[in-house]
Amino acid sequence: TDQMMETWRNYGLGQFIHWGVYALTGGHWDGEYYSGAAEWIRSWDKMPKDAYDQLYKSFDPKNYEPKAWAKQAKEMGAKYMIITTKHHDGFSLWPSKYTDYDVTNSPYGNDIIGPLVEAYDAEGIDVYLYFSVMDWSQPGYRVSLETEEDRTAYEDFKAFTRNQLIELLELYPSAKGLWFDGTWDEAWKEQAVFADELEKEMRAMIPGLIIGSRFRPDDYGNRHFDSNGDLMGDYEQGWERKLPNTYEDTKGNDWDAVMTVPENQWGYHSDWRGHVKSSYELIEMLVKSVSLDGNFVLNFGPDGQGNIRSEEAKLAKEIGDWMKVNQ
Ligand code: JFZ
Repeated sequence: TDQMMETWRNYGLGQFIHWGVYALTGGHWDGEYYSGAAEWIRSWDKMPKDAYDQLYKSFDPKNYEPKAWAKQAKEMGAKYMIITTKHHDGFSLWPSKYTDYDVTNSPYGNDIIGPLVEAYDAEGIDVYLYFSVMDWSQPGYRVSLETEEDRTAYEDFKAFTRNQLIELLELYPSAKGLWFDGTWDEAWKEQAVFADELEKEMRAMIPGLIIGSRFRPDDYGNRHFDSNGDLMGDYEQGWERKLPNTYEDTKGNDWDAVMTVPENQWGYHSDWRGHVKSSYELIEMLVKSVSLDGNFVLNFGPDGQGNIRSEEAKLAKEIGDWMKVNQ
């Protein structure tokens, strides 16, 4: 049927990249260790919010080399890549007209996303844009819409969200799809009509644009079905740090599983504790995913200077060696 979904179904292995100003903390603040996921450190009571909100003034990744990242991904055997254009903190890694909290106001000053898209395109790796609807930097962002004031503010926030999404697709028209996150709040659940219209608008800009199931305002997490029992969104985004056990578990849906190397870190954390997966375990997960008609997406969390950590580079190499013989 759909040409782009046919391509999507044949990816097998993907790469996820979580990068943002949180990488500068490495999961620590004031000498203390944060045990949560590093990209969530702003929500930690030990980290003052205003200190977090100043981090972008130090964002100047001297070692950012998108071509090297793309080459490494190619050698690993990744067929698609998902980049966090904006995580929950709201820091936009592209030059956004709609917020000052973006990369142009950091010392780095340049677009992060554009050169990355270009480098991956050049390697023949399809690019997908991760976008968090939840945005802690936006005054209009609300968890629920209890008062008139909330609802008015949230309308501004929706306009902002729409503007940013259209902007991304205008700037990076080679993007193949969107991987959505941060759509679990009550306020978003009431936005089915808005989401529907925005989805149509985005698909009109990029025909066949692939949109993950998390965009749809419904029960957050696993599967989104309409009243006919059909999956909403092009594929199921709910397999997060877990895999389906049987084909029945997948309900025959298109799906991808996203996986961290350590237990629960997406953004850069300098001190991984607990079990760290081996290439053997990751390859086993990849094989299982593919055999259950899904894709397997391995996460990388570059540090604040743009370095991919050695543990991840080693895994990429080992997976790549296996892929060269077995894919
Ligand atoms: C979300 C983010 O909060 C996290 O930082 C990371 O970006 C990850 C890929 O996505 O975390 C989630 C979202 C959904 C579930 C679990 C963690 N879920 O549905 O179980």
